[in-house]
Amino acid sequence: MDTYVRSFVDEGYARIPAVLDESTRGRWRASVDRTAAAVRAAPGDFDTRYTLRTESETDTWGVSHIFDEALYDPVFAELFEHPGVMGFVRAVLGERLRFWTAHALWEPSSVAYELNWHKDNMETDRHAPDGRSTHVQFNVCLTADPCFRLVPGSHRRPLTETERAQVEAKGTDPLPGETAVVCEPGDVLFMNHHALHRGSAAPGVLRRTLHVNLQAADEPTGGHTSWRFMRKEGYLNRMSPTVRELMENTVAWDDAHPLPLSETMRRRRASRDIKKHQAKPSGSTS
Ligand SMILES: O=C(O)CCC(=O)C(=O)O
Repeated sequence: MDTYVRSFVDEGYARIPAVLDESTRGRWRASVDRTAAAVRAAPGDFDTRYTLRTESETDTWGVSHIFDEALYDPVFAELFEHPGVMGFVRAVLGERLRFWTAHALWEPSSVAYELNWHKDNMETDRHAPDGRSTHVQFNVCLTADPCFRLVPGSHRRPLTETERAQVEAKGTDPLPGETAVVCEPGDVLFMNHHALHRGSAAPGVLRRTLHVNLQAADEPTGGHTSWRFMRKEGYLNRMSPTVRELMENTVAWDDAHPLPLSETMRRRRASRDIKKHQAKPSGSTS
């Protein structure tokens, strides 16, 4: 485990092979299959990620917030009990954790997925020379997944001019030093989302991946992710004790640390921008 934690701190990512056994992978994959089918059938009903969205046609590459009751499947809660997954997260962040996000990603059907270079949360300038992370984000790969690429070490230094130009132009050009992380089914890719990164996938090449983010319960930065669904009457009581505790820690943190108005507005803008965005090849007009 230590080698992987070292790589996460130094490089901004660690791919741990074969974390999931076949039966776990099959069960989780079946749940994401159902999620993808439901979202593809009615993308407007969910917080859907698109490569194509016109009045008459859509193509999708995933959905945000799979713990929202509109999409929730109790199988997803198993993630937070899995010793391989949670062992790594705890080795980085400690024992007490809070929930940030959980999304499902899949391949588009007709229009390639080409997400632009970015750091998450629009925190373009955030970096930590010692490699300390405010979170652990991870892709649980239920099929082969060669989609994630990053510039290793870019979470520990300011962006170069070339990198900044790509971020500002929502670019997808190759960057010096970038690595595509090729995952096999059952691997888990742990990443620091302040490393410069992007995703891409060809249409029709199967992808089923859970994309999740956790923080230490008392992490002073980030947070404010007590999504509306978590605060609905009775919701937390319907969750497993582990999920409930993760989300209760999120709600407690947010309530104790209200955001200044300027930051609330910045986050709203970021969220609107993400929702409007279609992650398709630049120059594609469809
Ligand atoms: O496709 C991926 O694995 C990357 C997704 C990503 O970077 C994001 O959702 O911000």
